[in-house]
Amino acid sequence: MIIDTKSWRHVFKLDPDKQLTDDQLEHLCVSGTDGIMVGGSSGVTYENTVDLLARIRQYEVPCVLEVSHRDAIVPGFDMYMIPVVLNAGDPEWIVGQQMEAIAEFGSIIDWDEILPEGYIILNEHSTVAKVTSANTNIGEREVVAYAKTAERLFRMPICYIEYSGTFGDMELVSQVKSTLRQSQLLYGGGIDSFEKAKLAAAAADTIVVGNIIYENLDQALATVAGCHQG
Ligand code: 1GP
Repeated sequence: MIIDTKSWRHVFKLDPDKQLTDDQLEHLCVSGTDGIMVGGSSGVTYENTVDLLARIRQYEVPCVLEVSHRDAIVPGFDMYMIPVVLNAGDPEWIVGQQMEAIAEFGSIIDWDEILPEGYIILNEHSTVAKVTSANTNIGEREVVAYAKTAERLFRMPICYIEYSGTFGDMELVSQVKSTLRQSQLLYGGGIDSFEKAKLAAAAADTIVVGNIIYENLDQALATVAGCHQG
Protein backbone atom coordinates (compact mmCIF):
# COMPACT_ATOMS: atom_id res chain seq x y z
CA MET A 1 0.00 0.00 0.00
CA ILE A 2 1.41 3.40 -0.96
CA ILE A 3 1.27 5.70 2.04
CA ASP A 4 1.98 9.36 2.59
CA THR A 5 4.96 9.70 4.90
CA LYS A 6 5.08 13.48 4.49
CA SER A 7 2.94 14.11 7.56
CA TRP A 8 4.94 11.81 9.82
CA ARG A 9 6.32 13.47 12.95
CA HIS A 10 7.65 10.44 14.83
CA VAL A 11 9.21 7.21 13.63
CA PHE A 12 10.68 4.21 15.45
CA LYS A 13 13.58 2.65 13.55
CA LEU A 14 13.77 -1.08 14.27
CA ASP A 15 16.92 -3.06 13.56
CA PRO A 16 16.25 -6.60 12.24
CA ASP A 17 19.56 -7.69 13.79
CA LYS A 18 18.41 -6.81 17.33
CA GLN A 19 15.98 -8.65 19.56
CA LEU A 20 12.55 -7.52 20.77
CA THR A 21 9.97 -9.61 22.63
CA ASP A 22 6.40 -9.77 21.27
CA ASP A 23 5.29 -7.62 24.17
CA GLN A 24 7.90 -4.94 23.47
CA LEU A 25 7.03 -4.91 19.78
CA GLU A 26 3.35 -4.48 20.58
CA HIS A 27 4.09 -1.48 22.82
CA LEU A 28 6.06 0.16 20.01
CA CYS A 29 3.46 -0.53 17.31
CA VAL A 30 0.50 0.80 19.32
CA SER A 31 2.44 3.69 20.87
CA GLY A 32 0.96 6.36 18.62
CA THR A 33 4.10 6.61 16.50
CA ASP A 34 3.37 7.55 12.90
CA GLY A 35 5.37 4.72 11.40
CA ILE A 36 7.94 2.01 11.80
CA MET A 37 11.10 2.10 9.71
CA VAL A 38 13.03 -1.15 9.43
CA GLY A 39 16.74 -0.78 8.84
CA GLY A 40 20.23 -1.08 10.28
CA SER A 41 23.86 -0.56 9.40
CA SER A 42 25.07 -4.12 9.92
CA GLY A 43 23.79 -7.68 10.21
CA VAL A 44 20.62 -7.02 8.19
CA THR A 45 19.62 -10.09 6.15
CA TYR A 46 16.64 -11.16 4.04
CA GLU A 47 15.64 -13.64 6.75
CA ASN A 48 15.72 -11.32 9.75
CA THR A 49 13.95 -8.58 7.73
CA VAL A 50 11.10 -10.93 6.62
CA ASP A 51 10.72 -12.12 10.17
CA LEU A 52 10.46 -8.61 11.61
CA LEU A 53 8.03 -7.45 8.91
CA ALA A 54 5.70 -10.41 9.58
CA ARG A 55 5.65 -9.54 13.28
CA ILE A 56 4.99 -5.82 12.67
CA ARG A 57 2.18 -6.65 10.22
CA GLN A 58 0.05 -7.89 13.11
CA TYR A 59 -0.54 -4.19 13.82
CA GLU A 60 -2.01 -1.37 11.76
CA VAL A 61 1.00 0.94 11.96
CA PRO A 62 2.54 1.80 8.55
CA CYS A 63 5.87 0.12 7.94
CA VAL A 64 8.65 1.13 5.56
CA LEU A 65 11.97 -0.50 4.71
CA GLU A 66 15.10 1.60 4.65
CA VAL A 67 17.20 -0.40 2.23
CA SER A 68 20.77 -0.87 3.41
CA HIS A 69 21.74 -3.80 1.22
CA ARG A 70 20.17 -5.28 -1.89
CA ASP A 71 20.27 -8.78 -0.39
CA ALA A 72 17.76 -7.63 2.20
CA ILE A 73 15.09 -6.15 -0.09
CA VAL A 74 11.88 -7.81 1.05
CA PRO A 75 8.50 -7.35 -0.69
CA GLY A 76 5.47 -6.32 1.35
CA PHE A 77 6.56 -3.04 2.95
CA ASP A 78 4.42 0.06 2.39
CA MET A 79 7.32 2.08 0.99
CA TYR A 80 11.05 1.70 0.36
CA MET A 81 13.42 4.45 1.48
CA ILE A 82 16.69 4.53 -0.42
CA PRO A 83 19.56 6.30 1.32
CA VAL A 84 21.98 8.32 -0.76
CA VAL A 85 24.83 9.41 1.51
CA LEU A 86 25.64 12.87 0.21
CA ASN A 87 28.82 13.25 2.27
CA ALA A 88 30.08 9.69 1.75
CA GLY A 89 33.80 9.48 1.03
CA ASP A 90 33.18 6.30 -0.92
CA PRO A 91 30.98 6.82 -4.03
CA GLU A 92 29.68 3.28 -3.56
CA TRP A 93 27.21 4.80 -1.03
CA ILE A 94 26.20 7.73 -3.24
CA VAL A 95 25.39 5.79 -6.39
CA GLY A 96 27.18 2.42 -6.57
CA GLN A 97 24.97 0.27 -4.33
CA GLN A 98 21.86 1.91 -5.75
CA MET A 99 22.92 1.16 -9.32
CA GLU A 100 23.58 -2.49 -8.46
CA ALA A 101 20.12 -2.82 -6.86
CA ILE A 102 18.45 -1.23 -9.89
CA ALA A 103 20.41 -3.50 -12.23
CA GLU A 104 19.05 -6.48 -10.30
CA PHE A 105 15.50 -5.40 -9.47
CA GLY A 106 14.81 -2.48 -11.86
CA SER A 107 12.25 -4.37 -13.93
CA ILE A 108 10.05 -5.20 -10.92
CA ILE A 109 10.40 -2.01 -8.90
CA ASP A 110 7.17 -0.05 -8.37
CA TRP A 111 8.71 3.42 -8.52
CA ASP A 112 5.72 4.97 -6.72
CA GLU A 113 6.87 3.07 -3.62
CA ILE A 114 10.41 4.47 -3.72
CA LEU A 115 11.51 7.45 -1.62
CA PRO A 116 15.12 8.63 -2.03
CA GLU A 117 16.67 10.08 1.13
CA GLY A 118 19.58 12.50 0.93
CA TYR A 119 21.63 11.57 4.01
CA ILE A 120 24.04 13.91 5.75
CA ILE A 121 26.02 11.92 8.35
CA LEU A 122 27.47 14.01 11.16
CA ASN A 123 28.60 11.62 13.93
CA GLU A 124 32.07 10.43 12.96
CA HIS A 125 31.94 7.58 15.49
CA SER A 126 28.76 5.98 14.14
CA THR A 127 28.85 2.68 12.28
CA VAL A 128 27.24 4.28 9.26
CA ALA A 129 29.94 7.00 9.13
CA LYS A 130 32.62 4.34 9.15
CA VAL A 131 30.92 2.08 6.60
CA THR A 132 30.45 4.97 4.14
CA SER A 133 33.73 6.79 4.98
CA ALA A 134 31.59 9.87 5.55
CA ASN A 135 33.26 13.25 5.68
CA THR A 136 31.76 14.42 8.98
CA ASN A 137 34.25 17.22 9.49
CA ILE A 138 32.02 19.86 7.91
CA GLY A 139 30.39 23.04 9.15
CA GLU A 140 27.04 24.75 8.77
CA ARG A 141 27.92 26.12 5.33
CA GLU A 142 28.54 22.65 3.92
CA VAL A 143 25.62 21.00 5.73
CA VAL A 144 23.18 23.60 4.38
CA ALA A 145 24.69 23.20 0.92
CA TYR A 146 24.28 19.41 1.09
CA ALA A 147 20.62 19.89 2.09
CA LYS A 148 20.08 22.19 -0.87
CA THR A 149 21.86 19.65 -3.07
CA ALA A 150 19.34 17.03 -1.92
CA GLU A 151 16.34 19.25 -2.48
CA ARG A 152 17.11 21.51 -5.39
CA LEU A 153 19.65 19.61 -7.41
CA PHE A 154 18.54 16.00 -6.89
CA ARG A 155 14.87 16.83 -6.05
CA MET A 156 14.85 14.33 -3.24
CA PRO A 157 11.65 14.20 -1.15
CA ILE A 158 13.63 13.58 2.05
CA CYS A 159 16.74 15.12 3.60
CA TYR A 160 18.01 13.11 6.59
CA ILE A 161 20.39 14.57 9.16
CA GLU A 162 21.95 11.54 10.83
CA TYR A 163 23.78 11.73 14.14
CA SER A 164 23.17 8.04 14.92
CA GLY A 165 24.31 7.31 18.49
CA THR A 166 24.63 10.90 19.72
CA PHE A 167 22.31 13.89 20.10
CA GLY A 168 23.17 16.49 17.49
CA ASP A 169 23.23 20.23 17.10
CA MET A 170 19.58 21.32 17.04
CA GLU A 171 20.48 24.83 15.92
CA LEU A 172 22.07 23.36 12.84
CA VAL A 173 19.02 21.16 12.25
CA SER A 174 16.73 24.23 12.55
CA GLN A 175 18.96 26.10 10.16
CA VAL A 176 18.63 23.34 7.59
CA LYS A 177 14.86 23.20 8.08
CA SER A 178 14.57 26.92 7.40
CA THR A 179 16.38 26.55 4.09
CA LEU A 180 14.28 23.66 2.79
CA ARG A 181 11.15 24.49 0.81
CA GLN A 182 9.86 21.11 -0.33
CA SER A 183 11.89 18.27 1.12
CA GLN A 184 10.88 16.69 4.41
CA LEU A 185 13.62 16.99 7.03
CA LEU A 186 14.24 13.84 9.07
CA TYR A 187 16.48 13.99 12.11
CA GLY A 188 17.86 10.92 13.89
CA GLY A 189 20.47 10.43 16.59
CA GLY A 190 20.53 10.13 20.36
CA ILE A 191 16.85 10.86 21.04
CA ASP A 192 16.49 8.97 24.30
CA SER A 193 13.97 10.93 26.36
CA PHE A 194 10.78 13.00 26.30
CA GLU A 195 12.84 16.22 26.44
CA LYS A 196 15.19 15.38 23.59
CA ALA A 197 12.26 14.28 21.45
CA LYS A 198 10.61 17.63 22.12
CA LEU A 199 13.76 19.56 21.15
CA ALA A 200 14.37 17.52 18.01
CA ALA A 201 10.72 17.72 16.95
CA ALA A 202 10.86 21.51 17.24
CA ALA A 203 13.87 21.55 14.90
CA ALA A 204 12.99 18.91 12.26
CA ASP A 205 9.84 17.80 10.45
CA THR A 206 10.19 14.19 11.53
CA ILE A 207 12.22 12.55 14.29
CA VAL A 208 13.64 9.03 14.17
CA VAL A 209 14.18 7.08 17.39
CA GLY A 210 16.47 4.04 17.27
CA ASN A 211 18.96 2.78 19.87
CA ILE A 212 17.03 3.69 23.02
CA ILE A 213 14.37 1.13 22.04
CA TYR A 214 16.88 -1.60 22.88
CA GLU A 215 18.25 0.10 26.00
CA ASN A 216 15.19 1.45 27.80
CA LEU A 217 11.80 0.81 26.25
CA ASP A 218 9.89 3.15 28.57
CA GLN A 219 12.19 6.04 27.66
CA ALA A 220 11.74 5.16 23.99
CA LEU A 221 7.96 5.18 24.32
CA ALA A 222 8.09 8.57 26.08
CA THR A 223 9.56 10.11 22.92
CA VAL A 224 6.17 9.84 21.20
CA ALA A 225 4.60 12.25 23.70
CA GLY A 226 7.72 14.45 23.65
CA CYS A 227 7.50 14.70 19.88
CA HIS A 228 3.88 15.84 20.05
CA GLN A 229 4.93 18.73 22.27
CA GLY A 230 7.81 19.75 20.01
C1 1GP B 1 19.68 5.81 13.28
O1 1GP B 1 18.84 8.02 12.99
C2 1GP B 1 18.60 6.80 13.62
O2 1GP B 1 19.73 5.61 11.89
C3 1GP B 1 18.34 6.92 15.08
O3 1GP B 1 19.51 7.18 15.82
O4 1GP B 1 19.84 5.08 17.08
O5 1GP B 1 20.86 7.23 17.89
O6 1GP B 1 18.38 6.85 18.01
P1 1GP B 1 19.69 6.55 17.28
